Amino acid sequence: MSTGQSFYITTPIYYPSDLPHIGHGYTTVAVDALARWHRQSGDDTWMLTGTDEHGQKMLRAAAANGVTPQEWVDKLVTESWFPLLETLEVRNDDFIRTTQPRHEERVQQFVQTLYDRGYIYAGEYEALYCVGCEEFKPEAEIVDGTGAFEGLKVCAIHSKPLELLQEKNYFFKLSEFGDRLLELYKNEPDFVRPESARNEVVSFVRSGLKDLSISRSAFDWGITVPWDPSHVIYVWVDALLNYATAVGYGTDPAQFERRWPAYHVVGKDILRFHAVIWPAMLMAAGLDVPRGVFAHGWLLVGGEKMSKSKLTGIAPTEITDVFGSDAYRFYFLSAIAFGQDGSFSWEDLSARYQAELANGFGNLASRTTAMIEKYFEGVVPPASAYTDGDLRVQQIVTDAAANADAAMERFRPDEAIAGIWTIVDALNGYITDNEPWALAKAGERERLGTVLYTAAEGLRALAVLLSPFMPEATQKLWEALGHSGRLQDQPLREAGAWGVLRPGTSVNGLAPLFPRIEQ
Ligand code: ME8
Repeated sequence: MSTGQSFYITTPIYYPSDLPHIGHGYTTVAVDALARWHRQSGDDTWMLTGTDEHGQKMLRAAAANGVTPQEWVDKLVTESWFPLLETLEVRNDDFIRTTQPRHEERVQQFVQTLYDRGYIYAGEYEALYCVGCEEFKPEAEIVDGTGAFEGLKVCAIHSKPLELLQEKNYFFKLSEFGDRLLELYKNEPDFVRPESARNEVVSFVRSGLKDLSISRSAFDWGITVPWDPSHVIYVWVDALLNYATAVGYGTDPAQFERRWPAYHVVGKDILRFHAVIWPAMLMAAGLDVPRGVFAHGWLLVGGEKMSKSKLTGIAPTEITDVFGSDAYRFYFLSAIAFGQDGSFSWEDLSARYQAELANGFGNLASRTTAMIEKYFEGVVPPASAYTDGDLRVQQIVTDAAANADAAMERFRPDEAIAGIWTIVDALNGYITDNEPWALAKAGERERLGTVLYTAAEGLRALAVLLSPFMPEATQKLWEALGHSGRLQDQPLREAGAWGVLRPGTSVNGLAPLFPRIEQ
C-alpha cells in the first residue's frame, strides 16, 4: 500500500455517437475501482474520462441527423454520456471533451512542437480507411466482403466496406521510433500489460513501423493544423492528446508536473494507439511516456465481440435497472479475468447475483446485524478470549487485505475481489460452525459476544475493502455498523487490522443489501 504518490489513471475517451454500452461501462468501472482503491490508499489520485468528438464518423452521424456536429455531440454527451457515469457510480475527477478550447489550443501547440522539431513532413497518401475505426487499415485487418459487400474490401472489426482515400497528408515520422520503443518495452516490462498484449505490441514494432498520416483535408470537423489551415489534425492524434491537455499540458506546468505521466486502461482494440503511437508522439515532443498501458479483453455476447453495430450492444441501464449499479460493477469486475475476453450472459449475471451477492455477502450482513439487534439490543458486544477458530478468521482478514492490495497494484480487480471474498466465505462458515443461536439458547453470553464481535468486525473490514467496487451497498453496511460519514474516505490502510470496530457501537437495522429479484 502506497501513500502520497501521484496516481493518474484514464479511460479511453469514447466516441459519443455510439450510445454507451456495457463495453464502455466495463472499462469505466474498472478504472473507477482502481482510482477509488488508490484514493483510499492515500495516493494523490486523479481519474480522467471523456469523449472523443471529432472525425468523420461524428460528422456523418450529425449530417444524417440534420444538425451541426457540435450540436450533435453536445446532445449525446449531455443526454447519454454524463448520465452513464452517474448510473455506474463513477467518481471521476475530470471529464474532457475534445471540442473544449482547453484541449484544442494545446493540441495545436503539441503538433506545432513536433513540426518545429522536424518530426512532421508533407506527403501523398492512398490507402483503405475505416470510418468506424477512424483508421487507415493495415493489411492484416482487411478482409473480403461477403453477401451485400461481395467484391469489396471490408474492415475485419466493423464488417463494413473500407473507403479508398487519396490525399495530400502530413506525416509523423513514427518509423524513426522503433528502436526506442523496443528499448522501452525491454527496460520496463510492465509498460504494456498483460503479457499477451505486451507480446503483440513487441512483435508489431519489431516487424517495422510506417510513418503515420496525421492530418486530413477532405473535411473540416477537427482541429486545424496550425501551419496549414486547409488540414485538420487526424482524430486519433487529437484524441490521444486528451490525456495530457486535461492535466495542464501547455497551460499549467505545476499541475502537469504533479499528475503526468498517466496509467492508461484501454480495450485491446486500441492497444497499438496507446502502446506504440502515443509513446512515440511523447518521445518526439520530449515528454515522459505513460507509466503503463493496460489492455483488457472484449466482452463477448453469444461468442462475438459485443457491439452496437452488430446489434449485440447492451445498455448498462438494462442491467442496473434490474440489479443495481453495485451488482453491475461487481459482476464485470469479478467474473472476468482482467486482461482476457469474457462472455456476458444474463443467466451468469443472475446466478452470481443470487449466489455471491444476495446469499453470500448480503445475507452475511443481514444476519450478523440482526443477531446483534436480537441478542445485544443492537449494541456491538465486546470480544473476550479468542479461540483458534476466531484467530483464523482474523488471519484471513489480514491476508485478504494484503492480497487484494497486491492484486490492485497489478491491475487485477478480479483477483482482488476473489481475495476479499475469502472473508465472506470464512465468515459465513464461521457463523454456521459457531451457531450463535445455540449459544444464546445455552446462555453462553460471553462466547456469543465474541462470535458476534468477530462477525461484525469481519463485516467492517469487508465494507472498507469492497467499497471501491460496490460503493452504495458498502456505504449502507457502514452506516448499519454505526458509522456516519463517507466510507469512501476511509483509509484502506486500516482495513485489515483487527479490533477497529468499537464494542458499544450501536448497530442499526439493515434492509437486504441485494434484494431477491423476480425472474
Ligand atoms: O476507440 N468489450 O472509442 P470507442 C470491452 N475514441 N470493452 C469494449 C467493448 C467490448 N465489446 N466495446 C468497447 C475509441 N469497449 C476512441 C478512443 S482514446 C484516446 C480514443 C471499450 O467509443 C474499450 O475500452 O470506440 C474500448 O477500447 C473502448 O470502449 C472503445 O471506445
